[in-house]
Amino acid sequence: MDKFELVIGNKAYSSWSLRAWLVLRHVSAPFTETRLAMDTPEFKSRVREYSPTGKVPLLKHGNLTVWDSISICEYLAERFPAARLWPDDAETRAAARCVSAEMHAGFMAIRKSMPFNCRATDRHAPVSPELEAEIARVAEIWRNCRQQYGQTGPWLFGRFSIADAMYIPVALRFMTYGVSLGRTEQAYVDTARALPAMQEWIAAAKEEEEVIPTSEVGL
Ligand SMILES: N[C@@H](CCC(=O)N[C@@H](CS)C(=O)NCC(=O)O)C(=O)O
Repeated sequence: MDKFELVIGNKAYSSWSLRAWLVLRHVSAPFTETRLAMDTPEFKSRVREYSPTGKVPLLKHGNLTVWDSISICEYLAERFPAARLWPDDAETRAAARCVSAEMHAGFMAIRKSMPFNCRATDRHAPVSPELEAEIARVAEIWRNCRQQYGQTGPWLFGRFSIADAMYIPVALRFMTYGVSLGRTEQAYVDTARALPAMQEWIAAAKEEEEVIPTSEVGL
């Protein structure tokens, strides 16, 4: 199989890069990482060499270019069927796709008020009704998935799936901004934090020197 190259942004700040990276790590395919520091003139000029959208992440595989995190996840699910990145059963798979799509397309208040910043802790987000409603919805999704589908393992659908790649960055945001959660949801956050790949990503983020002021909020 051709080699994979994943183009990502700063590990400290790019939650969409993290999603694709987690899935690529999960399938155990060797890959190279090209990191472009966001919010720099270099990012703007170099990202277009790779990505038609000017955004990261982007996956190169031979002559193929796959952009957008969810398409990258789907491509890897097809390429690595043994990794079983979606649940086996069609109805459960539909539920996993629903919550993944909901994350990919929504939660704008969380994204805006709680910028992803996996190096930071003890940050505070201004609480708006929209933010509260979205946090409650994430908690509901996690609770429902864990209770209905999570018997076979610690992840949303038991074993690790693309749905987890979508929600792990939200779990990290909740850690950064100290969101209080119920027992089931907090256990999910703890599972996300303990994932060795996640620890590795956070350690690499802490080595990065760039600071993006718009993501350093809530002090
Ligand atoms: N829908 C896209 C969103 C990608 C995205 O917004 N990426 C951000 C980094 S997390 C980015 O490239 N920002 C740089 C910019 O917009 O200049 C996906 O799922 O991959």
